[in-house]
Amino acid sequence: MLQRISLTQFLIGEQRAGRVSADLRLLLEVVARAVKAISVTISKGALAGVLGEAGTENVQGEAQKKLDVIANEILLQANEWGGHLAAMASEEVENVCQIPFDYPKGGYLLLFDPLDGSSNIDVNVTVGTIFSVLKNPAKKDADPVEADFLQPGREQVAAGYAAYGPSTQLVLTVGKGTHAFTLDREMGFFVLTHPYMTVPDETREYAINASNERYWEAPVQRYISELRQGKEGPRGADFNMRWIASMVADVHRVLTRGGIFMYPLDEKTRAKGGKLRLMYEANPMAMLIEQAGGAATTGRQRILDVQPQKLHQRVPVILGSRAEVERVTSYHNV
Ligand code: P6P
Repeated sequence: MLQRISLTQFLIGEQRAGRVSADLRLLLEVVARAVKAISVTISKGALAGVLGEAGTENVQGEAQKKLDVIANEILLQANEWGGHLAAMASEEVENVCQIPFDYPKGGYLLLFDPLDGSSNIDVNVTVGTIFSVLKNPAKKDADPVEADFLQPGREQVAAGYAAYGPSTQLVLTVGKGTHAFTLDREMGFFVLTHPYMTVPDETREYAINASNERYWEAPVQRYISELRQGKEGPRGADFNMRWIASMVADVHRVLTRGGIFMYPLDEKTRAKGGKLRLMYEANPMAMLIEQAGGAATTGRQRILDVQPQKLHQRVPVILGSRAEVERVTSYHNV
């Protein structure tokens, strides 16, 4: 029987190899415990009265689901007291979330989308938590400000997501490969089940919200048209389409069996810079995909090289199988 290791054993190994500090290991263990609590809450669904609207809006002006608020509270409360963080940032909170004054501060910044794809909650479709870890550039005991978070994605020291699906999986990189851990609910901990995930260079599967076609820029319209023409078209092959409308679920499929995931710039989202958020959606996903051998661009530049201007800024996202991402990116440069 394959001797599987726990997340804790994996992180201790990464610490011994000098890839993570004791504080970063603690941080990731605390995040793992928080996503376990979120998983338990989600799995109760209607039985726990956690479905439906919260009756509030988030900083994005989007109606919050009850579980958006619950997941956000779980992550904030789990991480604020441990002494490993200097501050946090959440999709659900406009400003920087400071560590309460009676708790010690540490050297890391944690950013997260506590429950991505929450519009799928009420129809029982996979949703997830996405997180990103940066080093705190500010002086140790000073309260970090928004500018301290505005680091390019290549500065991330860790990134990951939890996918709350048929099983709950935690997908993580600390800079040496992308690895998936499956929650063993009976034992109560995550087990390494998919070490060194790799995204195949080639794919025959694409993910995009095709209802936006008339709003896309010409390079994307060209690229998708070629895929749709199949064997008779310039690609000489048939392609399949998937769109779950839950980034974690769509990206997890790409990580697991290849594909290209696209939320490109379109006329509907141009004024806002795109649909998906850079700091706690695009950047962590881009790091995970690149660590698995894939590529991630805005269509015009590598996502991990984007210099953030605002905490909640949005970017176009094209990520997955390298050959396809490079092709559609090249169409933007003709
Ligand atoms: P659309 C979910 O709201 C989300 O932020 C991502 O998880 C997902 O990929 C995208 O929006 C879906 O957007 O326009 O298809 O509803």
